[in-house]
Amino acid sequence: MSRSPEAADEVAELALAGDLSRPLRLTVPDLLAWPQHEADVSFECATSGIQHHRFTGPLLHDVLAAAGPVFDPTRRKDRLRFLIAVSGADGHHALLSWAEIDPDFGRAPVLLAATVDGTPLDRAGAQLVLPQDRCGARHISGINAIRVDGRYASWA
Ligand SMILES: Nc1nc2c(c(=O)[nH]1)N[C@H]1C(S)=C(S)[C@@H](COP(=O)(O)O)O[C@H]1N2
Ligand SMILES: [Mo]
Repeated sequence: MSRSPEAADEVAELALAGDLSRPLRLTVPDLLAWPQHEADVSFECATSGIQHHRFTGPLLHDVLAAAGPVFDPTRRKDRLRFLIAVSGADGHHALLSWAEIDPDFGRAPVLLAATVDGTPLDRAGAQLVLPQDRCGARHISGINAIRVDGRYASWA
């Protein structure tokens, strides 16, 4: 069934791009296809103080792995040069390293949240959740792009 342009405008989409063998576009409902995790998070904002939220969604690692980052998965050292750039629709962005979320390295349980405090993020867009962060600044809301980059170190 095709959606009207008006209906499509109401559903935020995020692009997985960069050094991926299967780049794709995902809506927030698409994120429900992966195993769902829950995180009760407290973080401090420099301007608005302590915030508490409950998020649910897939692990960022699971979603990006499905998009096929172009490293050799059997060689652990091959992953260490990959960066993950996460962008909000308002231009706020942050970089993570692949190793930070890799189960063989930092194992940070970073989520790509599909709900916050029980409310679906279908229209607002997915939100990055870093339960380990004391500060709220990397909890990027309204994600519209995630770019995986394995070429950063190629000039060194
Ligand atoms: N897209 C986007 N996400 C963002 C920001 C932003 O400016 N744009 N600010 C960050 C900062 S500094 C904080 S502290 C938290 C605030 O989350 P809250 O609105 O739930 O309190 O969102 C983060 N996510
Ligand atoms: Mo903040």
